Amino acid sequence: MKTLIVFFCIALLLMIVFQIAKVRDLAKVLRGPEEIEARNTNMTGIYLLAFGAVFLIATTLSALYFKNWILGYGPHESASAHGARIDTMMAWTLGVTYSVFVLTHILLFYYAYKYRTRKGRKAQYISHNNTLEIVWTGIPAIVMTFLVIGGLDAWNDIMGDVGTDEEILEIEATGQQFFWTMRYPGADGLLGKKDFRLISGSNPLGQDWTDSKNTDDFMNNHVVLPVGQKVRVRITAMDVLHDFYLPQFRVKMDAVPGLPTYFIFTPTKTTKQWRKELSEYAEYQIPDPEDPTKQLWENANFELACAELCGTGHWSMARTVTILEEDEFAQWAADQESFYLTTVRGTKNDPNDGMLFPAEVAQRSAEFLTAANASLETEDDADNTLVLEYVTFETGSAELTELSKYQLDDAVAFLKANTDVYAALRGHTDNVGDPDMNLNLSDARARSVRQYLLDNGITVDRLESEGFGEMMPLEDNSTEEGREANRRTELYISRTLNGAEQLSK
Ligand SMILES: [Cu+2]
Repeated sequence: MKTLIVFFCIALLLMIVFQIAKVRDLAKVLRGPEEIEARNTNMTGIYLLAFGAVFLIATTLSALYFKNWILGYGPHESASAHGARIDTMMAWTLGVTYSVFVLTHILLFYYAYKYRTRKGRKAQYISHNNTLEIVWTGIPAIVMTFLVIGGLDAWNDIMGDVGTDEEILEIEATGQQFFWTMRYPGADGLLGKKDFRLISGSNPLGQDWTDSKNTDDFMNNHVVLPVGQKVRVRITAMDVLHDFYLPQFRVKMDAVPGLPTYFIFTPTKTTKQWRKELSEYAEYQIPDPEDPTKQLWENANFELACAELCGTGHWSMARTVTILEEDEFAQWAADQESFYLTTVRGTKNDPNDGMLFPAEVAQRSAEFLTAANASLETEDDADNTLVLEYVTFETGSAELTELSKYQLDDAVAFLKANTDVYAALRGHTDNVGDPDMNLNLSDARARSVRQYLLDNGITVDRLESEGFGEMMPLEDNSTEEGREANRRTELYISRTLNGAEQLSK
């Protein structure tokens, strides 16, 4: 239907053109060709003049009308320190080119009118004019030189790297089809090492877990930054070209696989401040189409977009950028969980299985001491059993593992601090294997732990030990988790020797 209508319109237009041509031919015959020619050129000149005026006024007015939709003006003023400089340069460039645009168009349409064909007038033939050529080459060259030198100077300032003494926040943005992963440095302020050969399902960025700087790094899908803080973003990609583009901050840099790039900028307004600014513009005082209970400005967010056409899901790479006050950011960062500690630590992918981080030692100590002190407070002796969950043995033997000493040292410290406390060590196994052998093994393990405490200065009269084999399971032995919970050494503590003796008998 649409095609048909378009076809008819074109046919009608052609007919009109044809009819006009016929009318002109008839008029020529009636009036005489010269008079007609003069009238036509006259009208054409006036039409051109009018078109020029309407054209210039319309373009100028529309630019003014749409000012608030243009980057750099009104609600789209820059939100970063260097962005203001880019905006100023853009304004200068626009000022210069717009002046030339207006001037040349006034001349173009005016001359078309002024030099229209008239009776007895002959065109002048100028083959060459050096002065003219010097003027129209020289003036643009001088203006361009100023603009280009200004631009180069700004480029060098904006794209220069940070000095070693500068205090920066460094984060990393990795683009891939079709999302971004932002990596933050964690409490140490340093991003850990990466190696593409380490990339796997459980290690999406290829972080090297033997580098301790990686252990507190955390990830986020969106960008969150503190206001007034210089930020260096390491930018990289995993598959194809992407582009890290923060329009409101005038930040734009390609993300290239295998070629690290970066961008340094300082956000100058928080999301909250920006929303308040937007609330003053009528365009933002309308209901948000996606959440009509709120106005547009209330839900407005700075944006991260991919500015490289990177595939069919390219559009879905948009993320929000939230700028917080410094203390809000510190709180937010403290609430984030380290990727390593939550998903890698203690799994088969953890190369640090044989060691404990100082923070973990401190945390385990605190937990143990809290539990031990709490158990002494209660009246009931039955509450006094603490499972030494980090005390483990070599497979099938009573030899303590290297890492067991941390919790045993906590037990030593506790017994030394509470000299009136007696302790009984009780070994247990799961139900795998021969019950008698299990009984012997649990007994040997309990003695082994007792020996460690003795070796570390706890007197012999305060310590008992006994093995219970598979007799007292904590959980169901039919599952692996249950069996793991049942293989344990317990520390029974009491202020009376009797209690300790009773439970070990
Ligand atoms: Cu992309």
